[in-house]
Amino acid sequence: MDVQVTMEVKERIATISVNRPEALNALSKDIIDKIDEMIEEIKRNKDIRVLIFYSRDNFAAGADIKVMSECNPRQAREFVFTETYNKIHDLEIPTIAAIDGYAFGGGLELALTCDFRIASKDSKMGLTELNLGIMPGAGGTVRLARIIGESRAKEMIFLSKVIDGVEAERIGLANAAVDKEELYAAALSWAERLKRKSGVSLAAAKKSIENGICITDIHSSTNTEAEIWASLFDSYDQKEGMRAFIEKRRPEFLDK
Ligand code: CO8
Repeated sequence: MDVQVTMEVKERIATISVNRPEALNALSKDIIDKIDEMIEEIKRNKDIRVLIFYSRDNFAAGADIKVMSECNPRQAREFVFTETYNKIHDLEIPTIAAIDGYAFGGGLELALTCDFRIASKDSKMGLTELNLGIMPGAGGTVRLARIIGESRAKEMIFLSKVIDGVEAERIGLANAAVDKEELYAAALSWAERLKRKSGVSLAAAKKSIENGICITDIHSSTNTEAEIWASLFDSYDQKEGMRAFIEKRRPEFLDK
């Protein structure tokens, strides 16, 4: 059994954890392939409503430098994690990266695929690849700029700048910075709140926000938003949600 990465599902919340403490949870291709299988399982299991990435002590100190060091371009292309990271990005359910310790390189890039990042205050984050003579290669150059803006992304990437959780929250890289001991509980509390929403409307909002970011023409993205919005009026949850408001009670969503 592979114990370097595990997935636990509890009360409709899945938690994926890397367990490779001897390498500060550096991500090997085997670990990423296993995570890929878990993502496929999550896509099949409609009961899972939120995904958390949380690994004890260190989120991940990057992709495995020891394996990459001798790669030629073809081998590096095979090693790259992009396909799996895009699958995580595309998940319909909300995703949270709970970041403790180091989140460097491919580790931070994994966190960037998530909808939310919650960091412990003294965690350390950086896209430090330029220190190794490479650049971020698993979505970092694209996603970091989307999340914190072009100029700050360039500052972090060009200078291999490492920031802590407090600074990450200040610049919008993290949604919250909490004490280390409270990290997983804080992520769970976010997941609980997300879980109570309609899965249908949440997935629609996620899709529409993505569309708005990707399509620069505001007319096109707002029109697509309107189409997605209108399509929700075919759902049970829209009827229930509005009825509940009118009847002054909590909605009982059925995800359909
Ligand atoms: N890969 C492999 N092993 C690692 C990694 C890593 N990324 N990080 C740490 N380790 C290992 C160390 O080699 C060491 O093992 P050993 O005892 O066998 O030598 C062990 O973990 C403990 O590490 P340190 O002794 O260095 O611990 P320190 O507390 O002194 O330092 C640091 C911690 C600062 C995190 C330090 O380990 C470090 O700088 N690590 C590298 C961080 C880094 O540069 N990450 C980016 C890697 S490049 C990358 O991720 C490319 C992504 C782009 C494409 C992604 C898809 C392929």
